[in-house]
Amino acid sequence: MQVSRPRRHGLVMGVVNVTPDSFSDGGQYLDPDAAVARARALREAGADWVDVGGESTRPGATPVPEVEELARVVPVVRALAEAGIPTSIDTRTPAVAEAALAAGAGMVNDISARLADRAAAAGAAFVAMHMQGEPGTMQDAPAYRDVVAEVRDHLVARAEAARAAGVTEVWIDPGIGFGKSLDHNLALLANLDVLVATGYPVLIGTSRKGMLGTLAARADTAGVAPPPGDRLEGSLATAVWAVLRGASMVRVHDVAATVRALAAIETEAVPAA
Ligand code: HH2
Repeated sequence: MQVSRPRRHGLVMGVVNVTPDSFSDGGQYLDPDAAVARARALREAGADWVDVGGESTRPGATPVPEVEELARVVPVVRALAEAGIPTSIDTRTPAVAEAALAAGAGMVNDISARLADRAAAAGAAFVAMHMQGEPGTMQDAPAYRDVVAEVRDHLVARAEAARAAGVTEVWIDPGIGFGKSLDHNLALLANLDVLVATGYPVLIGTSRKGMLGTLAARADTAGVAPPPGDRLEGSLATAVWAVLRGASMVRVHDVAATVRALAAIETEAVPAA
């Protein structure tokens, strides 16, 4: 019997930060040509979406002026759209979402979860992410009574609002590291089924994040945390975990490795006998 080529588990969103200061790739793709080349490489490596961002939202980051964010991302989004690459705009700035959609973006990835009307007007998909506070101070003292229930309730409310605004493809994302302690992040990952049960497709972004440095340091005899560029094992392990727990897409910097890791869990393609 011929075994068909395995269908890949979960979609992959590849990250391109057109910024000088992103926590793991800041400065590498600030030049538009470098950003476009990176996006093309991620697409060739198997990214289903390429997520273009012009503002770092790492803990402690200061907001970028709108005119600067526009200048960073719009030429890159336009070039990718012209090349037929499915492109998402990672922004919380209304004018940037509008300009990127006009340049051909097909998805608005919004860490503030407030821009659904812009996505609706353009017929684009929308990601509502959860964040407690603002990037500048969000890691100072994150606090919840019940992090899983509070994040779920917030996301369902934002997703329903997006549907009501006219978005047909609405994603939800718990926002790993956005106003969350390590225990909050772990509780959200451990209880991903609660988000999956809402019926909205779930996006998860753990790639290279601080929690992976902390966890790796616990396993290191000298207690040393690896820098962001050296957190591949944790990025892959958590991406696989998320997809096995029902996430429909993972947002990652290391696309080729993630695609290979997800290909390794295509167990449903193996015939029973
Ligand atoms: N994480 C980052 C940025 N955007 N969007 C979604 N939906 N989910 C995430 O987890 C998420 C996101 C932070 O990562 P990165 O873009 O690499 O860093 P920086 O904010 O420093 O540019």
